[in-house]
Amino acid sequence: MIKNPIFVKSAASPSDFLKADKKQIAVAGKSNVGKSSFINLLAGCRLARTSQTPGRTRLINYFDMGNFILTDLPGYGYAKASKGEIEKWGELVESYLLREEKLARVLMLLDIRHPPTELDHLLVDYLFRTKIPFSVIATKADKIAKSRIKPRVSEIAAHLKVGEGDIIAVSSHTGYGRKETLSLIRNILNIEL
Ligand SMILES: Nc1nc2c(ncn2[C@@H]2O[C@H](COP(=O)(O)OP(=O)(O)O)[C@@H](O)[C@H]2O)c(=O)[nH]1
Ligand SMILES: [Mg+2]
Repeated sequence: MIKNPIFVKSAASPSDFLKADKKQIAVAGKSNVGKSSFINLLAGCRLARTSQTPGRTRLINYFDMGNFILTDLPGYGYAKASKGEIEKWGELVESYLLREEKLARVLMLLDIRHPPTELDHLLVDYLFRTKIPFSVIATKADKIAKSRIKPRVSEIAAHLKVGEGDIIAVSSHTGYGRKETLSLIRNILNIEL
């Protein structure tokens, strides 16, 4: 159980990064993949703002989940983003990933229906190269038939060259995969939730 989750703050630049003792789990993925909905799923309440309009979150948002911090990284791949915005995104996310000493794991979100995009691959390659531990979350599992979930997870695993066991399929709408995700977080942080 996650007790009393709260929004802590947003950061627009490294000087705003959260200084706290708790470990952090960061949620990354393209704009509209379901990051905010996923955070709300874990929190069990409407904590993060979800939007119909992609590309609205340009900030890093921190949520205190009691025993750890869930960090919502700004989404990428928003078609209407300008070159300047993309550069700013890169700088902000890269400084976070490289500097945050409390970062315990990146949860890389992908839409279960689609193969990873070029930008998804770039991020995964970056995480491999910099040896930042990550797990993959395949979102919107309610959008495909239950029988298609396993095969899709295998396909995504093959695309990203990760093990099938490193991917959890979730649905923020039905709660599918919530338990498994919480148990992953428990294992990562070695804590009770
Ligand atoms: N069917 C379905 N829709 C979802 C799910 N998660 C998110 N969405 C929808 O996808 C859109 C983007 O979600 P949001 O959480 O704001 O994505 P973000 O931009 O990555 O934070 C919203 O319209 C959500 O309602 C899911 O598990 N199932
Ligand atoms: Mg969001």
